[in-house]
Amino acid sequence: MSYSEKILSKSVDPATQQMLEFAEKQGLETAWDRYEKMLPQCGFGELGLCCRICNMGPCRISPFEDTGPKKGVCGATADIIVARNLIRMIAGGAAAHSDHGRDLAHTLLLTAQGKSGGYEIKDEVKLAALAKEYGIKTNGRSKEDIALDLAHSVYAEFGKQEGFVQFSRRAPERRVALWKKAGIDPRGIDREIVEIMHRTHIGVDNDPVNLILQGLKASIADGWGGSCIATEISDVLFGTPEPVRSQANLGVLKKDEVNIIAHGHEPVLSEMIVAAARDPRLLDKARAAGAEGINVVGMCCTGNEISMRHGIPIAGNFLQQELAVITGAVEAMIVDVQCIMPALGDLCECFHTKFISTSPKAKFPGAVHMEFNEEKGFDIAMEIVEAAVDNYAMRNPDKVFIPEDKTDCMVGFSTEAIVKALGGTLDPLLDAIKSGAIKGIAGIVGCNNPKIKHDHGHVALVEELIKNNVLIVSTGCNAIACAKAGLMLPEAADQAGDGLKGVCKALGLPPVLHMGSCVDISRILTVCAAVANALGVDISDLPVAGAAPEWMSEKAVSIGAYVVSSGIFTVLGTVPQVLGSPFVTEILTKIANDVVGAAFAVETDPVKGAHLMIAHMDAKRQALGI
Ligand code: NFS
Repeated sequence: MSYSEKILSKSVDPATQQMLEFAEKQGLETAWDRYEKMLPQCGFGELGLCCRICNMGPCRISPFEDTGPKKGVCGATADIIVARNLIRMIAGGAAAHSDHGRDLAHTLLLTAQGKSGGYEIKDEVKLAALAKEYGIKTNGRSKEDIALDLAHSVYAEFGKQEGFVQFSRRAPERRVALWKKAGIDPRGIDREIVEIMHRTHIGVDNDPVNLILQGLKASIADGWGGSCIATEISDVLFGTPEPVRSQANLGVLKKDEVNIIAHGHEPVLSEMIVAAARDPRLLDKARAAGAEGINVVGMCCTGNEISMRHGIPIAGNFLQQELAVITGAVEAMIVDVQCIMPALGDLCECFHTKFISTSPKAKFPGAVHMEFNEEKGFDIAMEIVEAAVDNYAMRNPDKVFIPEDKTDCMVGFSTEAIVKALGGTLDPLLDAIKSGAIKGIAGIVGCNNPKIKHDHGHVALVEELIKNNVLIVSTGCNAIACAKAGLMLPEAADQAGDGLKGVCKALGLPPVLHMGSCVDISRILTVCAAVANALGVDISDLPVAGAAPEWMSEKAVSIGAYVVSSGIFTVLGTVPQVLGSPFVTEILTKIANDVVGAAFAVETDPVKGAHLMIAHMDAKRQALGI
């Protein structure tokens, strides 16, 4: 099928192209249309030069040399304003990830106390391993007793006033020493986030370097703290992922079944939705309503969580959430927190789709609120799924239009699963890196953004890297883009360079490993730390690099900051709002190298971005003498 130039410029994903054309014919608006209406975007904002922190403002700094104001009313310069805006984004992102981690800690606590509804401790091996990290005794104790101590310990990380976050000690000793020297070894997670808000208040910290160091500190508390807690405790409660087959793209929606989309982030909700949808009573009810079954599919990071643990299909990534509703085949869009467009409310009103919010933290216009809590998790999930089943009768078959595209994928590569696939140790991976069969490892992550052709940034970057023998570990909306593009199948090794192809074929692995949701970037950190420790070097010495080709969220800013703080060179595919301060730009792209041994680069062309990463890996290999 051929599409207009306009549609082809918006996405490389065939299902998305098809739905965009359909939406246009129906006169339905999507994020792409709203983005176009927003153009031209505010030039001051794009450069990070607008300050609305106090009510003497808003102030804006002229980016031109000889005209316009150079200082805000308080005297803040471009450097100060840009640095403050940037680290407030880090605070927002770190808060989102870490609050997700806190909810998991809360669920573990209730489960250990026997007060949660439907949750259990599924991975006792991981429970014991984490207990050991925290110095919690395990001998002769019940899993509930151990879990209770662990829950108290991880809970305490958020409000800790002094001392380090325990999981940060997985980093190589040299890395920790470097953090200490730079003054960025984080204390409690909440404390570092609050300190950003304090320091960026009018008239507090007005040194761009000092501000950015605090941003890095809070981001480390996110990556090695809050996000890591989210990942590890999810594994304890729901099981550590193992390789499993799944499918991705809008074609996973089914014409003859009750379609339920679980969208958002926290597995605490989606795990119970998955369980409720298997309940015989609800299945009977669905059949009685004329449906052939109940089809739960995921969207965004919730999609990643439930596909990694259950093989549940993923309907799409961030920019596809509206398109899923436009298929007319969705009985319920169930959401919790993060990356949920408020536009869904108006859109769902054009269809029979019930937009169901569940978190007390996240309400939306046009949504029905069915509040979820962990004490009654399963019972509430049953009510929500039942509401979806009841809504099947309201579906208008004339409005249903589901694209056929769906791609098989292999997901579920937790750190433990990777080690297992390698035969129990990291040695085969280390050998392949040393021999050059694998040039390096790239962590490719992050969102979609209508500023860049949907999925093109992700797929073109990843394809170029695997061609050059770079093994990919992927999370978030990048993972979904790669799954849709067929890059998460062992057969995709045929697209890789000879070295990587050989390794993948020998081990039966895809060249792009799905490591989970965005909080699961903590898994990537853990792997990097393990490889660095095995080689007796720091993470910054490794031939590894990161990229966020289509990033948009504050969470992505926090991720970028902690990945660079961990010593990993990172390429951004959309331009961050910092260019209004050449000094801050220089800190991020150059000076950071002297402080944390890594820096950012910005490259909007994904193939060029890939080559920046490859050049970096080559340099690191040379320095290591391999
Ligand atoms: Ni990550 Fe997950 Fe996607 Fe971006 Fe949003 S879903 S936590 S922020 S948009 S990758």
